Amino acid sequence: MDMYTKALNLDIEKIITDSDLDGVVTAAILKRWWPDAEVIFGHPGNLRAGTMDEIIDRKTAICDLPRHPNCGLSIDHHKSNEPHENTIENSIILWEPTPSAARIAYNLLKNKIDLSDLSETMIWVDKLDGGSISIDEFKGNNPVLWLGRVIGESEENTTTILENIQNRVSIEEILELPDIKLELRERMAKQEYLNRTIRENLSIVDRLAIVRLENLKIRSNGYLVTAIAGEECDACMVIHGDTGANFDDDDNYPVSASFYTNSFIHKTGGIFDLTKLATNFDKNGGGHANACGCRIKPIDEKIVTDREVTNGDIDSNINEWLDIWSQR
Ligand SMILES: [Mn+2]
Repeated sequence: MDMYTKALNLDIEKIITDSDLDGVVTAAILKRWWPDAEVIFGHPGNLRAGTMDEIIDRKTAICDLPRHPNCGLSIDHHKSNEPHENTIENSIILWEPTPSAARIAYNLLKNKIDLSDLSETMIWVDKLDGGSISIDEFKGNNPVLWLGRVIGESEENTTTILENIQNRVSIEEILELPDIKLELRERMAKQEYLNRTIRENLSIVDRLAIVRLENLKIRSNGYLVTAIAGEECDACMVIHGDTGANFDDDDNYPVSASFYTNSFIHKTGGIFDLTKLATNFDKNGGGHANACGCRIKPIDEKIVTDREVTNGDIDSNINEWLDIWSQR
């Protein structure tokens, strides 16, 4: 039996997925095959930290997130998650270097069920998750782009979006649903505030754009930062989260760093493997060479230590990362 057939024969009861556009579309596709599966949103950090261990078993699919040894099915495309073998003790691993994890789910099911309504959406999910979107497309108003911005704002709306994609409702129609439309209006209004806040907290050092958003209750992906920083940077580093927070906090999360290549100028990949930064202090850091992240670790004398993270640690981490970056 090939890997796809084995995967399709699984009895999946739970789908743990990332709460971004890619994770949501992946889970929506899987729900067309396993309609009774419960969807739970996870974060790479809390999976790696073990906070979801209790709920993961062989009837659990984990999508667009780090693989767990106890899951039944892992669907992912992150470089740091590339397996050395594709079956580990009754666990099926569908890992492919596709632009999105949704593309793997799409390929798994396209000959089994009708996914034709998603072909245009898939192109945009690939563009956005894989970094091949152009600056003009990013500044434009494609509905999938805006859906991606609305996703993750609230868990309730994210669930509504997922269920509607599962039920073959078009992206344009989803954006017209009353709750989603309201959220979209707010998100559109917030875009200007995000632009301004990024501009105010941005510095460029040695062609690396650094944005300090810690304790500001906002986060940004790399596209917005590199669209603002322009051709002055080859990559960006975004600091976000709250100093003093843990993953079990509902409203806060630990202070973290995300790294992205400026894909608007480096269209086929960046000039530096950014996971070197994301894994330098945090052994649980990772992702793609052109998009990855980690937690800020407490460091003394360049060595990770065991104490609360302070604001000073953010500066020390950044300085060390700049040093590594300078050796490119
Ligand atoms: Mn992804």
